[in-house]
Amino acid sequence: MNEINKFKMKMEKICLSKDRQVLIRLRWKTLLLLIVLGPLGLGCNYSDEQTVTNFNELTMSDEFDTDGAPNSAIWDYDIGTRGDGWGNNELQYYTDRNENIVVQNGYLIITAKQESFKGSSYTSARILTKDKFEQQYGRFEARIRTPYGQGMWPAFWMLGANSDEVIWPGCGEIDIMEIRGQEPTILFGSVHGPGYSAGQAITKRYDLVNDRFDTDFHIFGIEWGPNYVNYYVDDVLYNQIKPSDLPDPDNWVFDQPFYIIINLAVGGNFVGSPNEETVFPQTMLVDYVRAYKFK
Ligand SMILES: [Ca+2]
Repeated sequence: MNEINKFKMKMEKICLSKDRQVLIRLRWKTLLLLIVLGPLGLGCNYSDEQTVTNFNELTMSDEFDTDGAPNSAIWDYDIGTRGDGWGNNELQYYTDRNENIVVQNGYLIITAKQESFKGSSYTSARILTKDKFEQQYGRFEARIRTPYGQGMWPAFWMLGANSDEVIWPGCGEIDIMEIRGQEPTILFGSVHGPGYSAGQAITKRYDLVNDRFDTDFHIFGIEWGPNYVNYYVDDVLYNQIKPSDLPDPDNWVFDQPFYIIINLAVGGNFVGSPNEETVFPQTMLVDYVRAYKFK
């Protein structure tokens, strides 16, 4: 890693640890401070460096350029409610119907509808690459426009490939993007594992300034390697999670292949139920999903 990149990462970390507006005002002061004090090792409280790698070999990409059902070579569906709202008291019934999930005009379109369906009051969709595309480490990214409104819960995330054998959260979970529909400027990136799951997940929020996640597309990504997961939105590195961030560093469960999940939940513990102001249907548009590994 060259010195410019190291410096950029340090700047990002400083910037992201503070309110972004303040940060913009402070940016040049901080820059000067780093230039003056940097050589003395006094310019920054962060002794750790961001690990920046180049995962530049494409291993999987779905550009969603063939209309119809999602590509069955890559994706499977989760159907129904699993009886427990997928462990989160979610309210929707997931289907594989075109009206809930379809590829059209270059996008994957997941539509949450308000309708009475097999005992649920809402329908939506969830697809996953389990047993079809699983990878350990790399860059995983998707370009997404999220839905809007109280009770909408779009997510782009990953589970450990051993999720059938090792019960959650032991299998590990990496949430690349979670957004509450009622807070369309706030992104959450998290990891869950043994001793740090649900309300105790290791998480960080990122506040978008002068923009919203539901009015335009944004790129959500991670770069994941041995002992780190770096979180990106667009070109901003906003967090790094390492074993030392866990209650017990020995409970790092991210050294095995993971698979990708994309879904739009309605209701559930994270967002609460829709209310009378929530407009249906709501759509989540995915322009592409790509994965890379180190060349
Ligand atoms: Ca596309």
